[in-house]
Amino acid sequence: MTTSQPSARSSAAQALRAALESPGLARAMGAHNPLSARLAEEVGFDVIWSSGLEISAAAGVPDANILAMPECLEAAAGLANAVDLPVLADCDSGFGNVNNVVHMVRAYESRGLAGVCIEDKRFPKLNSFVEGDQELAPLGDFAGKVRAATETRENLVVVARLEALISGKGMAEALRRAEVYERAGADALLIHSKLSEPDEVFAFREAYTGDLPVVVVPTTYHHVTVGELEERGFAMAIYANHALRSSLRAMRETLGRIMRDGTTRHVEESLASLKEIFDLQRVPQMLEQQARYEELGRDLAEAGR
Ligand code: SPV
Ligand code: MG
Repeated sequence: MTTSQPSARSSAAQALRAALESPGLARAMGAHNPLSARLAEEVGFDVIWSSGLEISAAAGVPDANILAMPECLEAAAGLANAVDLPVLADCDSGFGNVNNVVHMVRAYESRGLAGVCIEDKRFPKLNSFVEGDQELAPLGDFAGKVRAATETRENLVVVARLEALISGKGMAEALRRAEVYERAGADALLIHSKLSEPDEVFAFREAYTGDLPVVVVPTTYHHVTVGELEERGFAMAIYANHALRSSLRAMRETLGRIMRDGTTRHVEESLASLKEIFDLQRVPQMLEQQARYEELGRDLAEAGR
């Protein structure tokens, strides 16, 4: 297990803080592997969201704390290692109680993550869009986790995610909790909603009078624009799963076509070239590095004759 240098860690957290506090809307893209994180970096996203849904889906298991913390950490650290962008890690409800949160914060910080996001549901959590138990954690329990996280971290950004609207507890509960999480030391709030219109996140943003940046995840209210979110004063939008969903559709179509046609001739044009893959793998940089060190080695050997 590699750990990053303290200076790299603090600059990742600073970059995330700057993205959250800058006047415009920061845009985060969900990822579960370094290749998709590099694509997001290439097209200009500001932040990478290490998505619990994507990581668990890629492992073929439900997003329900089936994967353990080290598996989620390994995936998140792989993203942080692959890009220069800050990575905000989805840490579900903190993988247990306050003791798990303390351990989690130390582990994520030491692996170069810029921030962690914890949500106020019970452990084990269930993905917010799955019908089932979306019960909130008792307020005191979650406030204790936020305080445990902020007292443990050195540079890590701590985002407190509100699930009151998801669980049907309503706006008053979301606002009450927002105030408590702010007092507990959170650096930002994430307000989640599963409605097809952005009305309730707009209403939350308007009614919340605290000082923290507010983050949204426009998955179901997908027609909302950057301009609208910016105008309402949101700090960051997380496009949490769009890379995974688009690649799944593309893979399904390609595989089906190959099976039906008995040839790959008809799909070839729609595929990424091998060169695109090699570039994302940084093959040219590897070959350059190899040539440089081999030449240096020869020069050193020559000088020693
Ligand atoms: C994730 O990407 O894992 C999230 C966002 O937490 S959501 O799937 O909307 O809960
Ligand atoms: Mg998640």
